[in-house]
Amino acid sequence: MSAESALRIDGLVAQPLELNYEQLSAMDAAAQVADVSQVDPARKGSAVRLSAILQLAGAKPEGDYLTLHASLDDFHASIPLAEVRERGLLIYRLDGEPLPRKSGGPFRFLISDYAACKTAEIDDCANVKFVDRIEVTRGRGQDNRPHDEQEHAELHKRQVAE
Ligand SMILES: Nc1nc2c(c(=O)[nH]1)N[C@H]1C(S)=C(S)[C@@H](COP(=O)(O)O)O[C@H]1N2
Ligand SMILES: [Mo]
Repeated sequence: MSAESALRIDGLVAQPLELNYEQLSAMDAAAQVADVSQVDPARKGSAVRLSAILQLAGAKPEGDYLTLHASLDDFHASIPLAEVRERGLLIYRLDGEPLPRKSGGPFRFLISDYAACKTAEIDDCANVKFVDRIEVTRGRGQDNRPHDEQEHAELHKRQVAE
């Protein structure tokens, strides 16, 4: 994965941004979560808080959904912003390097205390891997998470095949 990879923050924000590994690393200590395994034992790496990213971009109050885009595999999830503003993390580093693709890098979204897939809006499916764009929207945006158990099983089969 190239070191130039950048994450775009746009939509209902005062200042659309593109953040790369260096810029995320340079965000202040209050924005950083050094070890995400403290939040979720199944995940590794370091993250910045979604709230800090939204603050930097100047998310507008009328934005009420967060739409996460992964163009790599055309996966999208749109979730109510109020529920994830303080729980959302963006993992970007592992062992002092950009998060590798096999861990969902270069940027992976992670919500603390997510529900099992498809049991709620904030579910494991919304822990979007390879995120390259975070869009603040009014109302639900693009979302192609699986709708039923069969679609979900097919998605998992596809991921193993990739
Ligand atoms: N980009 C992308 N993110 C994704 C998915 C996907 O297919 N593509 N699948 C979701 C689902 S259904 C699950 S259960 C988790 C799986 O994460 P893991 O591969 O780290 O276990 O990623 C979620 N994020
Ligand atoms: Mo899943």
